[in-house]
Amino acid sequence: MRIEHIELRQITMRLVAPFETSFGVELDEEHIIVRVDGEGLTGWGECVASRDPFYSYETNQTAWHILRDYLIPAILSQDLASVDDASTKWARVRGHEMAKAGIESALWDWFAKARGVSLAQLLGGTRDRIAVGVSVGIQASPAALVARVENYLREGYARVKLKIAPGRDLPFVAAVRRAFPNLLLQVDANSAYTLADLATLRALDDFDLLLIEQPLSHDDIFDHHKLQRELKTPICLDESILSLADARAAIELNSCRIINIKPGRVGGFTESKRIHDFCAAHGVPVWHGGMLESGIGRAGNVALASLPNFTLPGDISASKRYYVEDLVEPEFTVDARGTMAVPTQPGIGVTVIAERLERATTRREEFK
Ligand code: NPQ
Ligand code: MG
Repeated sequence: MRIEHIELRQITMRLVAPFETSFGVELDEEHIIVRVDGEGLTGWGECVASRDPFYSYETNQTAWHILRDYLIPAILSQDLASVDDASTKWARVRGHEMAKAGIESALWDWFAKARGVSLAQLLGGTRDRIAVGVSVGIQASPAALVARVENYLREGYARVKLKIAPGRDLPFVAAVRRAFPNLLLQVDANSAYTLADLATLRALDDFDLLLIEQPLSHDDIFDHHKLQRELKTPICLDESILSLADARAAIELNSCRIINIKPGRVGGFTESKRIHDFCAAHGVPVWHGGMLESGIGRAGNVALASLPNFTLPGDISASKRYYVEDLVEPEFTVDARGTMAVPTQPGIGVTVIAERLERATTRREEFK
């Protein structure tokens, strides 16, 4: 099978509300949508790099460069029997996991459609609904945060994650815990602390949190090992895990007890599955992270999160939590029990709304 045509589009999507993390405030999200065509079938993927190199070193500009100059030429008009066939052809490109995941996800959709199966089926999913949570940005005050959380709970979310940063942590978490004693609650620091903040991090141990996500440096595994020894709450790594090798090191060093899987961060669904399987074999639960994907990327996330070791609710929220208008139909919704349906149609199982994609597009390039 051959891909005869590929299209890249950079899109800008306005968020329903600003999203503040330890990196700063985000008003709209810019991603790259990858479309592959061949054999009369279309595959869609999303690259989750951002405008700025804050969460990861990748940006839309670096991803566009790597896609245009390396990944697309490696596979265009080549004979491909599987996704692995394609990724083997770009294996010598180091890093740039988000660029790789962008095109790899489009190929997974394309192969799933060619086989007439849903992406969830092709990936080995075992659930028809997944448990989902919501990631709540830093708010102006603890009271504002409690109000925000209350709104999300009314929408059905099964778990809440609070973004924290130095100086905007303990009183915020304490207020939410006091207001909702039984809530499944976790926090994400996005690498904003060091071991010098041990007293604060120890204090987080008193809030009965499911996990503390990425407290220390984005590229650290060793200090997280030292920190995990001091805490009863499980550490969950996000930014530090770019591959199966990183996951293995973190688990063997007891640097974390839970892993957040984002296909964009680890180079795609294939590496995500490897990490999922390794964690399952070692009794380490995983959950699916989020990168404010449009419905295109979100559909892939939902499919991956239907695998059996995704036992904790994911950062996979309803379309309307992030965007006024999603790029796909049907949009993603959350029910009163905090679950989301896994699409069953072939491939990603949702339809891209062409005019919305066109309106969101700020840059476009075709390859034949
Ligand atoms: C996380 N996601 O788990 C990421 C963080 C993230 C849903 O919490 C621009 C700037 C886009 C910062 C997307 C959630 C971002 C961003 C995701 C941070 O760490
Ligand atoms: Mg995170």
